[in-house]
Amino acid sequence: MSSPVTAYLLLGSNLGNRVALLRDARARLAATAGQVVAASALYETAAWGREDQPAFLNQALAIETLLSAGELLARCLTTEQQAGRERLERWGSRTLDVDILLYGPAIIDQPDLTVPHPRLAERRFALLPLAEIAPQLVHPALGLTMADLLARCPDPLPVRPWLGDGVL
Ligand code: GSY
Repeated sequence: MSSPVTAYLLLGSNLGNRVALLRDARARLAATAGQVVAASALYETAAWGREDQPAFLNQALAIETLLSAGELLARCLTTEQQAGRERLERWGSRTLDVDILLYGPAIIDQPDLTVPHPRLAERRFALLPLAEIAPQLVHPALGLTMADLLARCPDPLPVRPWLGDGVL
């Protein structure tokens, strides 16, 4: 049997009940993809790519998985579909996005999957939650830690800890 790989995922939502969508996604991934061994705080983040849309909630997860990268991608896509995700437009609003940021030290370049995520170093909304749970993790292609990449990240869009919506 193969040994477990630690994969890092980024959850994102900017449509519907974002907190519940992220919570349900964590539970589904824990049931279908592997043990969630670390989870960042939730962050409210300005939309990147197309800025005329509602803010996202983002969260990074570390998952210990026995799945191959392709199998993990399939579980991520199923989790998105179960959250009612529709792929209407690139960079449009979505109930749930589950991106594979890293799959152990692997570098994968396939038509349907590029790992490390090709825009990780450009996106504060991904780097900040990831650096919270794995600051010393080294990017396998760039050779810098997540803390270093965050310090060098040019993305000006705000990323703030989510403090809730004030509803008790
Ligand atoms: O690629 C992930 C989906 N996404 C996000 C996101 O998760 N957070 C923020 N802040 N902007 C985004 N733009 C896209 S596309």
